[in-house]
Amino acid sequence: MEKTVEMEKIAGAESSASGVVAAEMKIAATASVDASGDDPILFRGPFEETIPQMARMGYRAVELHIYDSDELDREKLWALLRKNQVELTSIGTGSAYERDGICLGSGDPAKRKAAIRRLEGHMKTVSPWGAVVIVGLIAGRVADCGGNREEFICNLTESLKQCGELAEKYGVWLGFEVMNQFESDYAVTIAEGKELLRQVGSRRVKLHIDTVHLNIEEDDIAAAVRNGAGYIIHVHIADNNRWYPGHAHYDFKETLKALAEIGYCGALALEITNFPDTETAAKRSLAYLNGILAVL
Ligand code: LER
Ligand code: MN
Repeated sequence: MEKTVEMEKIAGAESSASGVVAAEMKIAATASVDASGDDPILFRGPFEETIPQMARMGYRAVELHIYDSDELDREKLWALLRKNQVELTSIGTGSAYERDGICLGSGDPAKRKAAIRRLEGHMKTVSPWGAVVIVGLIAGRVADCGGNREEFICNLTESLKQCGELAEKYGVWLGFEVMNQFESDYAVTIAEGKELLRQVGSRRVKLHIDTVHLNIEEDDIAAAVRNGAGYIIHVHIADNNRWYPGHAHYDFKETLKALAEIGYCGALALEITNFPDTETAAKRSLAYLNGILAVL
C-alpha cells in the first residue's frame, strides 16, 4: 500500500470525534545493513537478503535504518520492497549523528544544514509511501550547542520548521522521537513533545513514541498516549530491556489499547535487539503483538 491517506496516519485525527476504535496498526520489522552487537535492529545485512527473509516470515512492513540515503540506489530499493510486498513505514536516522555529529540543534550552522540535507535524502526515499522520517538522535544534545540550552532549543525548532517545509514538498512526515532523559535533553515526555510541536507549527512534524522511553519517563503511560491523540505518527516497540515484546515485563496490552482508543493506524516498528537470534525474535514478536491486536 502506497501513499496512505493522510488523515489515517495521524492518531486521533478522526477517531475521537466519531467514537470509532480502529486497531489497524501494522507491525514493522527493522533492518539495517551495518547493525551489530546489541544495536536495536532485528534484521541485519544486505537488504537484498533481509527484505525477502522478513517477507517469508510474514512481515508486510519495515523500518530501515540508513546512514545516508543519497548513497543508495533508491529505484532498486523501491523495486525490492514492491517485489516482496513490504511497505516502507519509516527511516531511522540516528547513525548520521553518531558517526558525523550532525544534528538539528547544533550551534554550528554547517552541521545543522548537513543534518537537514541528510533528512531530505531520507524524505526522498520514503516519498512513494508518504512515510515517516525519524528525528531521534539527530535532534542533537545541548552540548552540541556549547551547552547553551536556549540556543539549542531555538536551533532545533528552526531546523524542524525547515524540515516541515521539505516534508510538505515530498508529501512525507517527520516523527520527532520523544526519548528519555539519558539520550535526550529536551522534550522527554509526550506532553513536552506536544509543546515543541506547537512551537514548530508544521502539520508535517509529528511525534514518534517508543515504549522503552515511555517506560522510563511517563508517570501513566496509557494517559500519556491518550494525551498524544492527533500528534502521534509513529511508534517504536521493544520490551523494557530492548528484547522482543513479550520477553520481559512491559505492559503492551495497555499501550496498544490506548493507541487503539485514539485511532492510531500507523506502524509498530520493532526497534529491538536480535537476541537470542533474528528468527526467534522476529517470530515471537509477530505472534505476541498479533495476539494482542486480535482482541483489542
Ligand atoms: C534510541 O534509544 C532510540 O530510541 C532511537 O530510536 C533513537 O533514534
Ligand atoms: Mn526509538
